[in-house]
This record gives sequence, structure tokens and C-alpha cells, in this order.
Amino acid sequence: NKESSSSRGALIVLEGLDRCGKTSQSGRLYKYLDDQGHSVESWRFPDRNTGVGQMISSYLANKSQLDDHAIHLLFSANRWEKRSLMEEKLKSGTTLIVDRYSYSGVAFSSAKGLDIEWCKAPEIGLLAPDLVVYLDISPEKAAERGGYGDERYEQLEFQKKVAGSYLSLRDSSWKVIDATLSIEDVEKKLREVVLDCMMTCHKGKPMSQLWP
Ligand code: Z5A
Repeated sequence: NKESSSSRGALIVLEGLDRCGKTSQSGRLYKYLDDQGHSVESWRFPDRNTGVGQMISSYLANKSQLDDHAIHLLFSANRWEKRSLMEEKLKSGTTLIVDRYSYSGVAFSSAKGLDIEWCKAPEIGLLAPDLVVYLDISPEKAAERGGYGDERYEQLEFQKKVAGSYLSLRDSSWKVIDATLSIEDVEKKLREVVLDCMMTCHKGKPMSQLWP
């Protein structure tokens, strides 16, 4: 499962409920690291630019209907189509800040009632993040942030189930940041854990695969 590598980039994943601030924080973190001269890229899943991503986008916008298992596999396929590029970037020393990853896949689908082990299976063999940061906010507080849009899943009752799924997925390696702090305070805490992780990867921490 392990591969040896040296001086590589770090795979940083941001997770959390809708409106927890992932997009804002990815942007700020990207700018900070880029300004510091690091090789860094900002990614997000779903990546709506690919063929699979367009099918997902249409589903999320309620423009198409799909069986729960089928959409789960599409989300996973959307990560698989980016896997080799991801590995290439990391090996060449680029740090990737990724807004949502396999944990979203498992949390959202298991919140619909799908078996959690079934949900995890198609993610086996994807690259394991070096750091998962969970931006922690209650579903009620998140809903107060500008209200929800029209996309599927943007409903309080469903977000409560997703919060429960995330809780069962979290392990001690995740860094949990209180997402109700000011944007600046969240940013500061995020930088600390990310810089620390980047240092570990730079020193030669081997890459590994899901699920470790
Ligand atoms: N999904 C899935 O089912 N399976 C999968 O495998 C994957 C995803 C990968 C689309 O995701 C949906 O796909 C998502 C999960 C599912 N559905 N839901 N829910 P998406 O990435 O396209 O959408 P999103 O993650 O929900 O993004 P978002 O709505 O853009 O939220 P965000 O990125 O976490 O938050 P934000 O845009 O940075 O901030 C939201 C607002 O809060 C904004 O007005 C900010 O100015 C404000 N904000 C941010 N931080 C703060 C603080 N600290 N204080 C006060 N206000 C703040």
C-alpha cells in the first residue's frame, strides 16, 4: 500500500457541511501558500469540468434523476479520473488543497441510507490525504449563512444526517477546526496545521492509499 517518495507535495483535504466555509478557506490558503512561493494548486470535487462531472452537476441541479448507488459511483469515478494527475502533481512537489473528497462521497451517500462499507469500497486505491481538516459547524448555524440554494442536499434535515455520517467517519488523525470562528481565525488555525503537514511530506512521509 505504501510508496516511497521524497520532497513531495501534500494532499490536503477540506471537509464539512454545506456552507461551512471550505471554498472561502481554500481560496485564502491557496493565496497564502502561493505568495510564500510554494508550488500549490486548488482542486475541488465534484470536478464539474469532466464528462462525469457534468452528469453529477446536472443531478445536483435536479435536472436529472439517478439511482442513489449510480450517483455514488459517479462521484467516485470523478475522483478516479483525476487520480493519476493527482499523483503526478504530488510527486513533482505540488501541494494540492482539495475541497471535498472521498469522505464527502461516503458521508452524503450513507446519509441517504446506503451501507457505509459499500460506500467506501469504490474509493479503495485512491490516494489517501496527508491531512483531513474538518470545518465544524452545526447544520442550523450553516443554514443561517445566506440560506440554501436550489441544489439537491441543501436542506436542513438532510444536512443533519450528513453531520451524523461525518461524525462516524472522523478519526483521531483529522484536524477539527471550529468553523463558527471569524474567517480570519479559521484561516490562521488552518495555516498552522497545513504548514506542519507540508513539512512532514517534504521530509519524506510516504504516500498511501485509501483506506489506510
Ligand atoms: N457530494 C457528494 O454527495 N458526494 C461526493 O463525493 C462529493 C460531493 C465530492 C456539491 O458540492 C454537493 O455534492 C455537496 C456534497 C455533494 N452538497 N451539499 N450540501 P459543492 O462543493 O459544489 O458545494 P458545497 O460544498 O456545498 O459548497 P458551498 O455551498 O460553496 O459551501 P462552502 O464552500 O463550504 O462555503 P463557502 O462558500 O466558503 O461559504 C458559505 C458562506 O458562508 C459564504 O457566504 C461565506 O462568505 C460565509 N462564510 C464562510 N466562512 C465564514 C465564517 N468563518 N464566518 C461567517 N461566514 C462565513
